[in-house]
Amino acid sequence: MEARPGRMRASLFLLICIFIVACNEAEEEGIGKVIVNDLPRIATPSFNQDSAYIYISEQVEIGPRVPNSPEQDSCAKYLISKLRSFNLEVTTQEGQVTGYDGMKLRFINIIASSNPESHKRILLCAHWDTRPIADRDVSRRNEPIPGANDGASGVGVLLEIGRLLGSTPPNIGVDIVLFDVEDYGRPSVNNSYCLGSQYWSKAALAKGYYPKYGILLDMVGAKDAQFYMEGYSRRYAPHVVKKVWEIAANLGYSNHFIFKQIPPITDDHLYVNTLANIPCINIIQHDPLTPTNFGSYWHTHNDNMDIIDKGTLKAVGQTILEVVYTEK
Ligand code: AHN
Ligand code: ZN
Repeated sequence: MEARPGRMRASLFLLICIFIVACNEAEEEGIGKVIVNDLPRIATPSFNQDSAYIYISEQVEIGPRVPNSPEQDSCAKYLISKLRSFNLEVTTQEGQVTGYDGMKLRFINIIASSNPESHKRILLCAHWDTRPIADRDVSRRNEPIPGANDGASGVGVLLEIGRLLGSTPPNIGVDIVLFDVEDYGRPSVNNSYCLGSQYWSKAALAKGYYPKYGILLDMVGAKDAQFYMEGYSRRYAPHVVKKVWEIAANLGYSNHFIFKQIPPITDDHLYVNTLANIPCINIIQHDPLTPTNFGSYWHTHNDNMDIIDKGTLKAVGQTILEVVYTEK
């Protein structure tokens, strides 16, 4: 049978009408509708660099925060009571791990949550312990270091962020995790660093904890510190690197956040990425002019309050706050 063009056109018209009616009905039922998140934008609070500086000096005052020492206990108490005073929900994860030298090391990971009931969450982390030896120094190499930059700086920035999260809750949930026993490692022994975060990451995976992404702060307090786009951060969380560096640039901190790449660095974020499956970046100082790339004071007794700079703390703290408060 031969199709007649008039009838073909009529059928096509009918089909189109049916399709349009069906689409409208689907839309009324909510099918194919875009759900818009119209939560009000909460203004980003101002990061107080003086406050962060005090939180760093209070940790350094306690003395080196070496695993199994009395200072480990007093600093844990200090951090827990500070975070509780900010009205955050604080828990700890405690236990024992074995160091590269066979030592049993007590660890206390400290977790502080804002909006604990929110499903959409972001992880902010840093290590709070300090290295038991000054193996990069020329003298007193077997004595512990003050760890003002390597330990206290990331924690000081996160304490100030915690204070602001408590007084001005953002739209999303935020978990601040302070890892213990990061720096009790030996350079030649694989996976000997980051023992607290390795433990935490396995437990996070087992619990089904899955924030959108994580940001690790390590050595974020030195004068003129520069942060480059680190290898594992780029491998596992390129979208987070881009977001953070762009926000820093928009805030005028491109003198600290450099749009250049550096190779991977083994640090807590590696285990958060590979053991907990949480995309996590590392904001870590990179100094191409020193042999270690971590600054001349790294793992020496010169890692004290003299090298801490409030301008660097402000750049890092305000950038992280902007990331948190623009998330919804
Ligand atoms: C390495 O030295 C390979 N990673 C640095 C981890 C670290 C030590 N961060 C602070 N102290
Ligand atoms: Zn270190």
